[in-house]
Amino acid sequence: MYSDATIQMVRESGCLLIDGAWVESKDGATLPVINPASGAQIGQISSASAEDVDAAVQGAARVAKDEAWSRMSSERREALMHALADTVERNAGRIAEIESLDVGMPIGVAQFLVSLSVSSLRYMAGWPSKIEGRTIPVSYPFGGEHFAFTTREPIGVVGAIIPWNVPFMIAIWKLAPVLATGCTLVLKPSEEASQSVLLLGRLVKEAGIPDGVLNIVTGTGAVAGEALVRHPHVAKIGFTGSTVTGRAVARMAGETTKRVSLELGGKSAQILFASADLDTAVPEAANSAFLNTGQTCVAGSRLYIQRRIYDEVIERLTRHASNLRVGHPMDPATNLGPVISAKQKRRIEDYISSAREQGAVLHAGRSNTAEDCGFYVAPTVVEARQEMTIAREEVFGPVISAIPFDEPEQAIALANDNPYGLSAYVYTQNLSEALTTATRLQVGRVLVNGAPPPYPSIPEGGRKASGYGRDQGPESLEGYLDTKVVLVTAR
Ligand code: TXE
Repeated sequence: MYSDATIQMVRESGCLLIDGAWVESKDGATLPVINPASGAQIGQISSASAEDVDAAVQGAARVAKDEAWSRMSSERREALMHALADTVERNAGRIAEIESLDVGMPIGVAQFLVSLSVSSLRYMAGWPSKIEGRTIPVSYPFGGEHFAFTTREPIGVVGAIIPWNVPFMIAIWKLAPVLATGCTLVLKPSEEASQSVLLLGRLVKEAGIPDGVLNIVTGTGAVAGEALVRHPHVAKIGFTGSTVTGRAVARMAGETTKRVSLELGGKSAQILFASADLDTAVPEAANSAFLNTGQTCVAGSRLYIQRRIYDEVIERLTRHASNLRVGHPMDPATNLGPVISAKQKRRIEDYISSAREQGAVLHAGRSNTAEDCGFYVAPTVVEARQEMTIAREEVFGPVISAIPFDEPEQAIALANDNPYGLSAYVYTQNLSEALTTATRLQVGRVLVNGAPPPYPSIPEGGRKASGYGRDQGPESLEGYLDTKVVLVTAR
């Protein structure tokens, strides 16, 4: 199924990337690499200590201070970023295979997300020549001639901590603005899925990006993650992960006055109005909930259905879910692969059991795979009530909670009645219904009549318990730049 080269790469990948060198953790600690499709250990990664993280930050700080990097001409910087995009593009097949092996991501999804990562790099490569300050007219009441302007400067060393669900693409979302602004990066991937990020480290070297610009410290959150967040020479932490950990990260970062951006969990609402085109809306709603086996932060896991079409939608959705193929991630016909770990599988199954105990009606798709050693979960449609745990908490698995509503006002109130505020989806053919609903939803983005993939110039991020700050788009650059004012008094 997997090529020998991929298997070999995972076997040999147990090193950290520190200041351009691949090194083992100083105390020799390692963590296992598990294939979610079989449950078998297929390799190991280094588990970085606080000392390793310090070495990585020192390397990143050295390059951040080097004007050859921080003040590199925009032309050269853009060329380097395109060189990296070319290298990623040339290695797209290998990256997708690694991602599929390490995360259990269906190969088609992995290939598509790698191509989106190339687009993100190319989009960001257009920015270095366009980062500008502004001139500020100054006229004090006491007179005199003044001239003020601002410049934008890189903030220095950035620490990024990322999760296991889409490691390569999220790593690129953190790296691309670092490269565009002249910062440097210490990246800590999830202990559950580090392989594609380690491959990215090789590609960054191959593309000719200077040593020390990207450093990779694999390891646990409690040791490597905390050491990065607490390090005094790190200027910002870009975190993607759970709300509980994100809040802890923000508290720790406060001790050294770091900037923080948090892209956290979600419990995104989908509102399906009776006027929607059900032939397109139902598959889109299902895709939003089940993509990457439900392990996306923007998964539309709460589906509010206008009552007069409720029964028909449940029937269509259940049929759709039953036709999805759960199977080996390398099989091109697979729609849903395994979830990341045995722990995650148990967590999802516990949510489903508790919903059943609370009286929810369940419609489960067939889990038509023979691979019962892997961490497979069938797509599940739950007829739930708003107050049920399954309809309130992030499940992070292929589960959609369906709830009926009568009037648009009620749908908006139900959608907003949740601690999270990441994404929302509205399906209607009535323009004013779409716009009034979109305006009143308390989220970072609203998608109307479809759930297309991320786009490089569209910012990603949320509100409330889903965090703050943005990845992608020009908004993301703000987090990597300091504003300096120069005020000249004419003499
Ligand atoms: O997340 P964590 P986990 C949600 C999802 C999932 C749950 C748990 O519901 O089921 O979170 O996943 C690092 N200091 N999401 O446990 O703990 C950790 O090593 C510094 C949704 O994987 O948030 C990893 O690199 N770092 C989310 C990263 O944080 C720490 C995607 C994320 O791990 C740390 C992932 C600490 N004290 C999970 N503790 C989304 N919505 O995209 C852990 N880490």
